[in-house]
Amino acid sequence: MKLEDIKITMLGTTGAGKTSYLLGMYAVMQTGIQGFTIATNDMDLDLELTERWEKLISETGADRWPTPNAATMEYYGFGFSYGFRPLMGFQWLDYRGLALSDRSTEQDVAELVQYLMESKCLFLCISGEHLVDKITPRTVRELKSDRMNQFIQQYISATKNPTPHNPFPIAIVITKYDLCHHRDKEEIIADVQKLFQALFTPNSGWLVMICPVSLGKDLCDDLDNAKIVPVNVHLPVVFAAYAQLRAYGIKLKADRDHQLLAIDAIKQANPLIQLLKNSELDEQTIELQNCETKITTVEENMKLLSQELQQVSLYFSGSEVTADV
Ligand SMILES: Nc1nc2c(ncn2[C@@H]2O[C@H](COP(=O)(O)OP(=O)(O)O)[C@@H](O)[C@H]2O)c(=O)[nH]1
Ligand SMILES: [Mg+2]
Repeated sequence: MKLEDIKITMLGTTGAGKTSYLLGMYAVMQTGIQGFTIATNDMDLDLELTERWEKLISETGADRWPTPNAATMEYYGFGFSYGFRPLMGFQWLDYRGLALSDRSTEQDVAELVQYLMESKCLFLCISGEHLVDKITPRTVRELKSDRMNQFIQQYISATKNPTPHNPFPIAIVITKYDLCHHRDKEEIIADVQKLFQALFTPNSGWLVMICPVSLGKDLCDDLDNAKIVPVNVHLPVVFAAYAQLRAYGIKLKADRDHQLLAIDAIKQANPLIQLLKNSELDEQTIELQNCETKITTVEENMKLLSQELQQVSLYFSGSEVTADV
């Protein structure tokens, strides 16, 4: 079973920690979680990401951190596998963040919008440095959360038309969580919900995960020398894969219902029609079996991934939910 490739956009201001997060995520997911791994076929990309990660974990001083992105858009292709069997491909956009600022050019925005409209999952990256205290109007300006809300409204809500039957997954990733770790987690979550209120409204079809991540809990005390020990960096991609499987599962179940109806209709028909449609019945039955097999595989994979998601806050159409199958 291989699902179609998906595009992920990571939105966040310059300096929010997007590139560092990507490096950490790649390093952790190469070893994998529950047998799920991420890899790239592009040897140059693998080398580049690995070297940058090595530098981050082995060096001390300000130079350990990735240099700010040179290009506006950097695209990365990854494969997500289970037991090294490919499950789905990810195309990842690491975006410099300028389209969120006042300095954005039309070209910047146009390129981002194009990618956004093709994306199947969105990561909103907000830095813990702006959540150190209770949010104020200033927080909104610093995080550019209103600009993110605008992008969601104009390009995701308008083109993807999310509904409870056709949900759209969004991961709100709180990067540099070490910086706001001293606060009560529930309070931070309440703040985040205030910043992105529309994503938590009833019947809206948004499947939202709020996930704190950090490259090391001691970085808040000594950014350039503290040990790098990534926390939670696998969860956003696990969520993206889970959401994709969930959507595929919903589609498969609709197919199954359709086939069951078709089979029923033939079985209910008079003997002559039944005779004529005998081969059609055989075909439908085989398809139904295939469909059932796929549903079982999807559910098995979802079960493994949902175990990882028990520790995060997940909301569907505004209500808190637990990841299930
Ligand atoms: N405290 C803390 N600082 C971080 C962490 N990750 C990144 N940083 C800091 O944030 C800076 C910007 O990160 P970067 O990944 O380049 O941000 P980007 O512009 O969004 O790609 C880095 O140079 C680090 O100084 C983290 O987990 N904790
Ligand atoms: Mg960057």
